[in-house]
Amino acid sequence: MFNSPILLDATLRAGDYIGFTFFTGYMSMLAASIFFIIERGTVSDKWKTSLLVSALITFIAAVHYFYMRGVWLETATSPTQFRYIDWTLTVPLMCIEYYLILKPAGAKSGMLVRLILGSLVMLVAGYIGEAVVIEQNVLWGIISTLGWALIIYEIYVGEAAKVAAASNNPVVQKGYNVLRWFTLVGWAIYPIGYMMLPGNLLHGLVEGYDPTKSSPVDLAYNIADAVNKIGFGLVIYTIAKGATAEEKALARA
Ligand SMILES: *C/C=C(C)/C=C/C=C(C)/C=C/C1=C(C)CCCC1(C)C
Repeated sequence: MFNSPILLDATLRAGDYIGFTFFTGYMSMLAASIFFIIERGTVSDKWKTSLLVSALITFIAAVHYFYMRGVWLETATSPTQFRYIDWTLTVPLMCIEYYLILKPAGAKSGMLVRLILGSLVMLVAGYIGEAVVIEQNVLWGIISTLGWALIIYEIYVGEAAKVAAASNNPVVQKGYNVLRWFTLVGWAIYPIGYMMLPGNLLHGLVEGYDPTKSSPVDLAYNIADAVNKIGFGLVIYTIAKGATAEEKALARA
């Protein structure tokens, strides 16, 4: 499965399950974008930006998956550069989603800055460890994890958590809780994939695969992206729909 017999003729082989997930990733991200854009018309004005950002996240990912599946088919190697370009755009957009959700409850721009700073540390360090100095991937993985920890701190203990707790909107509070589960549990799939790199903690699980070729790390990342980008967007959608229904009920009362 990890060393699928890929011949470099740009066709998808029956046993290339990682290749399959590049295709399903591409198509499902594109479908999710269309869904969010069309559904945007059914929520009240103040939620439209949130749904647009959800659509942008899955659309940016869809375009990158389009390229990544091409790189995968033609070279049978991991398209690491495209992946990190994608994340560098989509993770800050997810930070913006947090900000948009909490802004009516009084979130300040400092919260957004801290979330984006944490993301940058996380992604730049991850890229260095995965693509520049792979021998040092453990050290850079630890630095990257500190960036992620900053984000977790902000949304569980820091100001974002306090603003959410003080919000008097139960729809927002419930949705916010689900969002941070994505950031804690869903995002954990990425470092688990990263730890399969040579010399790292979980490498033993995938011993024998050629790290310059087909890589189970990509399987982990492809699954994680679908869960976190589409799932996260669906939570935003649920919050927007719930809040819109509530506003309508209030207006009628
Ligand atoms: C849509 C893309 C998302 C939500 C990407 C998230 C990426 C991460 C949470 C990556 C985290 C990493 C670590 C915490 C340590 C090892 C290196 C990374 C970059 C894989």
